[in-house]
Amino acid sequence: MDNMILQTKLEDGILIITISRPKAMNALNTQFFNEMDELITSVKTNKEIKVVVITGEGKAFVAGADIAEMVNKNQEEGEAFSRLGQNTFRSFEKLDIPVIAAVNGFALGGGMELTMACDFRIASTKAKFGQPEVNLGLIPGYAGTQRLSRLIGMGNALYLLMTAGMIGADEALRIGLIQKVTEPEVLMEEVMKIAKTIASKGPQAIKKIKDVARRGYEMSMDEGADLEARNFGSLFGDNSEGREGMKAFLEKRKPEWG
Ligand code: CO8
Repeated sequence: MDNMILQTKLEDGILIITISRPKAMNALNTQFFNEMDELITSVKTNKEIKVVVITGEGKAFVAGADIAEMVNKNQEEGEAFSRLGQNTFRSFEKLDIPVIAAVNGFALGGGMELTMACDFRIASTKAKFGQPEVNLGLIPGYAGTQRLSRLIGMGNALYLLMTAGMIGADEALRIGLIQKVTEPEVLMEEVMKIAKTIASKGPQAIKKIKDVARRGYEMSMDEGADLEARNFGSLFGDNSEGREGMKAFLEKRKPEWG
């Protein structure tokens, strides 16, 4: 539909979500969150989707929360708007399949926070990252204050959050915010290559990697290692993916994941 902000395309098991509100630099408004909630629900039940890629149309990935929509909110509404966004980003982050941000341009404020809710980030040389909230007398509201330090360490996070400085893709790569930089013309091609590589692996193993790494991050080393051992073991059951993968290796053939 033309008036939808989220455009989707399913290609070889990869769902490409394009945020398409280019006149407002893809700023995140209530319509975006409503569409995103519906999309997340449908992704959860669609067995065909193995990997999700999210990108933006035009000059921006997302230039932040919609300032025009936020400006008239009172204290309660501000908090509610923050919680609404936090919940959506959290359920996006909790999808059991991999989610990759393909950052084509400005990823500012809520836009940078959205990239942080993805599993990893690939950016074009045109990408610019920043948390400019303090310029507006605000702070991030989609849990960016929490995710950023987990991703790049406290010093790097506080530096970006307090200075509101914009950084390019090379600097974002240097501090570990993103995992790869590409030329703008080949961003989607490169991201699709990565997505297809992941989609070719054992789907149960990929889901377990995400679950064990992410949940274990919030646990002690011992609890996390225990979680890993239990999940490792589960891949050895009768007719399990691990059994097929190891057998295929020894028989010098490609595994059939079923
Ligand atoms: N919200 C609403 N509209 C926006 C936003 C935004 N975040 N960003 C850009 N736009 C609009 C502009 O107003 C402009 O509209 P119009 O054509 O009607 O004047 C249009 O997009 C094009 O923008 P520019 O003319 O400014 O384009 P430039 O190429 O000159 O500049 C920038 C691009 C650098 C991206 C610039 O637009 C900019 O600085 N945007 C704002 C960035 C920003 O401050 N983002 C943070 C917003 S706050 C936030 O995200 C908090 C998240 C947590 C919220 C929690 C819920 C409460």
